[in-house]
Amino acid sequence: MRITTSEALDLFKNAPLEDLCKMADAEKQRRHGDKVFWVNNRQINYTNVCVLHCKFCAFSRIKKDSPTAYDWDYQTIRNKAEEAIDIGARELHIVGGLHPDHPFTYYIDMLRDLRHEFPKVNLKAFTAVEICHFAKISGQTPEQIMATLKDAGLDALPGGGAEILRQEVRDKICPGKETGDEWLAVHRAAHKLDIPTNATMLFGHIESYEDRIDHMDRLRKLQDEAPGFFAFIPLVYHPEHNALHNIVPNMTSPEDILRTVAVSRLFLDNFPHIKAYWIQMGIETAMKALHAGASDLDGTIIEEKITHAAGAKVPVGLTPAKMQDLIREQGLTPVERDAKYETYP
Ligand code: V47
Ligand code: SF4
Repeated sequence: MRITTSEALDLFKNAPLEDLCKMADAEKQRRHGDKVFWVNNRQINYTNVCVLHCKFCAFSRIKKDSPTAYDWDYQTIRNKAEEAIDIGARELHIVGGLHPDHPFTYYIDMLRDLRHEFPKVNLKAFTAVEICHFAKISGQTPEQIMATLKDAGLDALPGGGAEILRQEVRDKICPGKETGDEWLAVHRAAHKLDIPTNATMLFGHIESYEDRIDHMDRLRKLQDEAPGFFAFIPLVYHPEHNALHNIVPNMTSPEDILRTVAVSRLFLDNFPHIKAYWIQMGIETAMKALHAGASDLDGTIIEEKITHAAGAKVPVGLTPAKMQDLIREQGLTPVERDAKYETYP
């Protein structure tokens, strides 16, 4: 039977960690046995110039002439894609800042170019925040934007930009960003267009357990109404070089990360996967998360800028062999997948 929001809250606050992880692991085992899914992928963060200034973000630059601002051209993006595809990448995870100058056609052509050069690779591109930005600059609806991008080669939407959906928290950590309802509306529309998506939750900053459960509840309701989420990804707030540092100077504990993974596995009963995003959890905690409800380790990544700008200490990438070894060392079975969860022997 489905657990309620108050039961989930009680688990968060009161369940002994070991019992909670065991319960969530049993649920993960029931769904996936000892399988852990991973993807040979590359992240491409095409620009760090952004019109927004989310307080937790250490990646973005407001001024495009800042010495650390960048904005890659198509050739650079293509070269990065090629490097990854040459070593077997099945997914390109493409997200960036909201650049003030590029018209919507810039993004359509970016995908068209990649699709033309690399017909087989999955293009998991643009968060709901970027989709809302493209809608704003082009005068189109998010539905029209996504239909056009799908036609240009888009396979799936990543789950970024959700942060904490409750508006009171959003107003404090990312004022001016699309609302929680707008984020949900983009994902609802994507699912209706048969574009699968993921959902994230940025936690470990100023939010309460109630905010986290409210966030998961909204995701669970949307997945009931318009299914299309593959994975839920708890994102661990990193505190360096951002405007929230003075208020939240430390990262949350491994115990809090594991509790969040476990509660999400138990509460989000209509989500196929919970992802242990090793870049943010750190490898040690990500390995523990594989025994606390997580069934996916995300990917090889190769290049990561958003979390590393905010102080991540893990490497920026892992080889496919290393990813599989890590999973096997946990007594689990690695299963290679692509962005659409097609699996490969
Ligand atoms: O949207 C920004 C977050 C997200 C910080 O869909 C931060 O498969 C922690 O969404 N500390 C991008 N997080 C990452 C993301 C993602 C990652 C892996 C897989 C998928 C997927 C999606 O990172 C942003 C924002 O929410 N972020 N700054 C920070 N200081
Ligand atoms: Fe821009 Fe995304 Fe950073 Fe917010 S999190 S400032 S939208 S790049």
